[in-house]
Amino acid sequence: MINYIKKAVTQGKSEEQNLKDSVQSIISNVIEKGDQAIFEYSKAFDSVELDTIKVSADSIDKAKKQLPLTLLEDMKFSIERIKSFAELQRNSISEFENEMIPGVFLGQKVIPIESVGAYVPGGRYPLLSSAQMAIIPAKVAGVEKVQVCTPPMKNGEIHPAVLVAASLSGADEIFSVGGAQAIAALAYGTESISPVNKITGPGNRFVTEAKKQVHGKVGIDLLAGPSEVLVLADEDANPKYIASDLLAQSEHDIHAQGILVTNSETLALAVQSEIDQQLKTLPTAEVARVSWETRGQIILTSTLDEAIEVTNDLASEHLHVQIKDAASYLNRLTNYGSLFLGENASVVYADKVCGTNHILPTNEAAKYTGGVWVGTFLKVVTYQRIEQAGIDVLAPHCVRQSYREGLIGHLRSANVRLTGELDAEKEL
Ligand code: HSO
Ligand code: ZN
Repeated sequence: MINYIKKAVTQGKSEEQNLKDSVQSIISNVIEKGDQAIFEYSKAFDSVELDTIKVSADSIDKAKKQLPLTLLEDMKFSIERIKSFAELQRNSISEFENEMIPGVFLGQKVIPIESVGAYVPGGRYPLLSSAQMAIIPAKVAGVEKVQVCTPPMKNGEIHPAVLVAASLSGADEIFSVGGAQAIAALAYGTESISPVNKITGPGNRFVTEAKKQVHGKVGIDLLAGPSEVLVLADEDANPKYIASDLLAQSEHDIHAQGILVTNSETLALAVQSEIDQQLKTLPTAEVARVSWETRGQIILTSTLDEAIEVTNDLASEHLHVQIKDAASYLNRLTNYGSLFLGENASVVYADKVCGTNHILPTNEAAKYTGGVWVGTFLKVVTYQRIEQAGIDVLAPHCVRQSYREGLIGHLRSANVRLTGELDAEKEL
């Protein structure tokens, strides 16, 4: 039996149609007017007047000089970590060719996508790690051209930390444009931005809706919503750690969601009061409190087995297991964007520095996909080579099947290679 010690307040979705319509009109405008539309939207939405959107090498050098040396060191550290993990993942995907039956050779090839658009959100915080997470796996995959779009700040410039992170991560070109107009430009191209094959990166509601609408014209990684964390804990867990973990994701956005699932009422109550304590001194409490109060949940189950069942059903973006012998639950947990085993494995390490990717599925999408990885930027394709011995085996099956399907053009293409004649014997 499950019991809600704290339940999320459900939110209406009345604005959805408006959002769809305005994004649609932004996309049409960008298709029609190119850069001019971008300038107009930057003025209207970001209050900045631009006459060029492409960021120059000089601006990147200037931004580098503005950053504290320690931050540059931190960036280099995390870039190295993210790159190493992406390289390991790349090496785990192999090509092969195998003779399946005599004369029939089937193979698998792994080919990088040619061009990628990486969106890096602006907004409340300069998430320099999001630039690293979108760009590095694409470059490790071998993508030739990665174009980055990110919104300018009020002064018309991109935040220096985001700019430098994008550049150090391997961005080939960087553009000062955000929102749905950036996604439209990446999908359809403008005078300054070349159209790409796939778009990656998180963003606000406008960006996510735009990605939905351009999907098909281009590929997209996934539709990332506000951050989520689910902590699965037992009576031995540390309430101070758990409260800090829930609030860390809550501070991202008022729509972010922190959930505690536990079979211990004592722990549930301790976490609840620890959250109240920590909110008193958290500088970002204005956002974190609204997120926790409206979206936060504490779910109490009768048993640990039940807690695991609820956890799998909620399919959270980040799943943090803080129960005894956490690592032994690896195979019982099946739905999550990324899994954090044991109390030491804080989600925030992976948000920035440990090397796994933080662009992950939200809104239960973890039931059908993992997050962004090197494979997001690779096409795993097949090929075949067939010798005469293979034709002798395959063709009769193909001829008969084509005949039954009424596809006589197929029948001929199969038969001519077997007998030299287009049409097959009548007694099929
Ligand atoms: N937790 C966020 C990612 C992030 N956190 C970036 C800090 N920087 C969504 O997974
Ligand atoms: Zn985070």
